[in-house]
Amino acid sequence: PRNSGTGLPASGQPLKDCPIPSPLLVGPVSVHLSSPLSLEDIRQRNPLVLPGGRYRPPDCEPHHHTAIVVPFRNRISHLRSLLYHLHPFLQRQQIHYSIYIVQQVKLQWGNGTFNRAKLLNVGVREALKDEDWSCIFLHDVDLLPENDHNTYTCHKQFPTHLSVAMDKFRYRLPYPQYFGGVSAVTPDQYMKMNGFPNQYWGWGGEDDDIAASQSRVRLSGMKIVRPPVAIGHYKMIKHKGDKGNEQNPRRFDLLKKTRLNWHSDGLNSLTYELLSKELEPLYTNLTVNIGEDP
Ligand code: BGN
Repeated sequence: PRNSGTGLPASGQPLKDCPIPSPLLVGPVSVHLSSPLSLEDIRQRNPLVLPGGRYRPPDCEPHHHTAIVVPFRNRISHLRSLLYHLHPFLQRQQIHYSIYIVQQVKLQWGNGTFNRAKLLNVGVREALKDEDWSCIFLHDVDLLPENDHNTYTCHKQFPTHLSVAMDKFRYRLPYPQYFGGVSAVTPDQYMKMNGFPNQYWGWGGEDDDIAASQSRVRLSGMKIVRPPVAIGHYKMIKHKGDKGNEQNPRRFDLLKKTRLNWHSDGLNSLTYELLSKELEPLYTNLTVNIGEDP
């Protein structure tokens, strides 16, 4: 237990800074995708995780404060695998973190097309209401990191792309500007690029709007940094295409207009209705109405 806000443990003695690198790291881990445990079993294996999926190293003062934001809909078995792997992985890195699941609700009258980037915007805004996070991770639910030297922390100046070697793409980048899967920004970097686009309904293109050649990252004067390919290994949980997340035929046109749109579409135009925020044992569950594909 600690006295919240003072940074002091209950004993009153200030904690020593966590060592860098964390002595708990193990490097490559084998990730098995066979039937994940129940949420209750995962909770029992992670006794130090607090409601809302929050964690602080118990015996040292962490250098990093990271919110993990996961856009979500109808993928409960993926979520269990992610929580099963990610909680111990992050604890070995000795960071202060919290996991946010942002769940899109389907409105009765709508077609319920998924919007990953808008859900990310909602997650960032809601997470920053809880804490002054130094880093925000944008994390797909179906990607499991395979090496804990890939630290869930931010670069001071530039957005980071972490999932540089996914098994699906034979452990290399599918193309040089790829920014999908797992990436990270500081709140400053996020503000600088006016957040993410809200207009990409359905699969594809939203990550390119953030990071390709004529993208938010470049137009706002930044670039992308990455960990070495040997470390940025991820396993993707195999799945079929989602209903309600068909390829977006408008993505090519939208991508041509990033230069025109990025100032007016993004964080500064974000609207949504937060339907509930629940502190579940292993994650914070944000349920949101983000509207419908017009
Ligand atoms: C790209 C998609 C990305 C996706 C990657 C990897 C587009 C835009 C049209 C050029 N981009 O082709 O969104 O992350 O594939 O699957 O479709």
